[in-house]
Formats: sequence, structure tokens, C-alpha cells
Amino acid sequence: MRTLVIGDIHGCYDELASLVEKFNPESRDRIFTVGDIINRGPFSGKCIEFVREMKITSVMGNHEHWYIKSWPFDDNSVESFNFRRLEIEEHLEWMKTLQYYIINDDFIIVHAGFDPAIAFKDNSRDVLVSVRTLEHTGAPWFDGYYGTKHIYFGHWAKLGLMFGKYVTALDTGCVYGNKLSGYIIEENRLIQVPAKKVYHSIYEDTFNPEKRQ
Ligand SMILES: [Mn+2]
Repeated sequence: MRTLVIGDIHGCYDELASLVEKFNPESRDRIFTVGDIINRGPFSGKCIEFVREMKITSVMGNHEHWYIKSWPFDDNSVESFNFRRLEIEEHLEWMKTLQYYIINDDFIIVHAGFDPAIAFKDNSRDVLVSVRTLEHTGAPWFDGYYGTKHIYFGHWAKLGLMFGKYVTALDTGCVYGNKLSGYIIEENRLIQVPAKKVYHSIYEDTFNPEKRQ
């Protein structure tokens, strides 16, 4: 059995399909994503459908978390998000089933991280999907983590790929024109697919098509 952990997808369907093809899963293999399947990129709906069809296990990302929290949308609430919200509407109930973290015998998968000063299970959902640096130290959350279970996470495209002793960061900014990454745990092997294009600027927190020339 092999285990593939995929970084932030953000609607990059072509790259997702290519990455899984590269992995070439057999029936005993398992695939996880670190969440943020949707938003910013072009094909959120197709990505969710692919994840569901392929029985890929995803944890909750801040974009799915936000989508669920904001439902039903009022007209003003979607301005800062490039959702094709109708496209993924039918997956709302499925999104609600996503766990905020997965703890296995050997490893943990979480979208953003956690505050190691607090027991994992006592961290708030907002922290699990959005933490980068800790408020009380200003340092990256993983600086204080020395646990026996290796943590795979995403959410931090500007940090990029990072192989630490205790943690592995897998958001390599595909939607920003970089790469989609997957890590095969048992083979200690990284697989990557380059983005077909820049779908979204990493320098803009919000997406406003009217600002584009
Ligand atoms: Mn994220």
C-alpha cells in the first residue's frame, strides 16, 4: 500500500488529474488532500467531483470552511472570493462531512497547522484551517512541534515546499502558476505537475477581474 498526500488544489483540475495519473494508484493505495480543493482556480466543481469519484480523502481547508460558513450567500459576501458557487452548490453536504484533521498511527493531515501549546483536539477549527504564525510567539506554528506523528499540511504557498523533521509543507502554489505537489509517504518521493498557467495572482488576497487589464 502506498499513500499519496496532495497539496492545495484550488480548482486546478488538469494538474490534479495529471498528478494522480502520475501516481498511478492501485486499488490498495490511498490518496489524501490537505484541503482547499476549491476556489481561485478555474474548475472547483470538477475537482470536487474527481476527489469524490477517486475516493480521495480530504481534510477541510479554509476555503471549504468559509464556503460552508457563508452559506447561504448574500449578494455581497462572495465579492472577495472567486467562487463559481453554483458549480459546487451540490457538494455542500459533502463538504460538511470533511474532517478538520486526520490522525493516523503514523501521521497527521491538517490544512494549516495547530498551536502546539494546546492539545491538538482542543485547537479551534479556525486555527486548524488558517494558522501560519502563532499570535503569542510570532513564529511559524511548527517551530514548536516535536511530535512523533509527522504532520502533512498546506495553506502556505509563500512558504512553499518544506521537508522538516516533524512536518512537511505541500502547498506549492499551483493556482499561482507554480506546481501541484504530492508526496508518496512510503517511497519518500515527491511528485509534481507544473501549472498550465497563472490562474490567480499570489500578490492579491482578493480576486477582482475588473482590476485586470
Ligand atoms: Mn488555505
